[in-house]
Amino acid sequence: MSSPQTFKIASIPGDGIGTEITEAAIQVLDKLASVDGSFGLEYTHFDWSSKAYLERGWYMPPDGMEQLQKHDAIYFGAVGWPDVPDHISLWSLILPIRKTMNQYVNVRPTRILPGTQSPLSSCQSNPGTLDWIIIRENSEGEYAGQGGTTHENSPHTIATELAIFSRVGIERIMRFAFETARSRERKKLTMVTKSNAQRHGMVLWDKIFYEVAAEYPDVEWDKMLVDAMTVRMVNNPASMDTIVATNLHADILSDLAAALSGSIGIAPSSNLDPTRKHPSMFEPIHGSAPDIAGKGVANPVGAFWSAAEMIRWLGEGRLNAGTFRFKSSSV
Ligand code: GGG
Repeated sequence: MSSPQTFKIASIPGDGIGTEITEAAIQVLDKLASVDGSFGLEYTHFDWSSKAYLERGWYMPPDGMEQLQKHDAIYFGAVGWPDVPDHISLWSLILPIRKTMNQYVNVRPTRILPGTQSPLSSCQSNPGTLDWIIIRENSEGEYAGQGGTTHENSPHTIATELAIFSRVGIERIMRFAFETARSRERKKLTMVTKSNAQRHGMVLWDKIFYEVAAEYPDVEWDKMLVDAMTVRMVNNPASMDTIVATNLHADILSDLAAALSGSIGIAPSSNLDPTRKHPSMFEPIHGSAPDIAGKGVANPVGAFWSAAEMIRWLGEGRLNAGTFRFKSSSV
């Protein structure tokens, strides 16, 4: 047996229930490591939060990214607090980390876990067959950070939010999605856009999708507009398996998916750098939930599932560094 490897984890609990669920997940991870015996975990805890920002004026120090780069993975709780505008907190932590660490894939699996009550159970469709992996493009679109505001504080204020789509960015997410679909039993991919109304970036998505699809003749695929997709997710959940969509569309669809599976509290996500040159980041998809923070009632399952995905990613890297693999979810 190979000697145990210790992985360095950067833990960023963040705000609200982020601190509670991270603490619970680290207890589970430590127990797992001690029972398993084939790996160890060593944490650095970073107090990069809205509370700290309000006290000292910054979330992350100037060398924050270099500090993160010294780790094998980043384990994130949640960000956002009522006293700080949401766009400040989001753009101070998660979004710059995703960008700097080349985490261009966000994997969001959804299943109805045993013991959870799905709102779909009252629908005609069989809820037991809801088993999706949403592949969210994680670096472009409306989250690219391009745009601006002019004529501020006047009735003529104009704000633009540019959606950026590049051939490189689209091609790599399509390949990842097709590889994921191919690794799953059903070998089925649904691609989501809004290319009837958004006639530049989304049409480029369509075009590159067809090109990449030709390389995967064993994967069955179909294509949806995002509005129709929300209806299909509710009415015919069993008809889909792997789903690929833009940063914004997949952010929204994955919240819907989580709600359909029973609760947003159980949904995990993996922000991956498939080249493995930078640490990937694992976080539940939910936010900091200030309304229930500190009450001890937060659901830690999304954090546990994200931790499981982190261990799997690190384990796959140890076995096969640099390869392009993402199998169906381990939980
Ligand atoms: N646990 C992650 C978290 O705090 N999410 C808040 C959020 O709004 N995230 C937006 C995003 O994932 O792009």
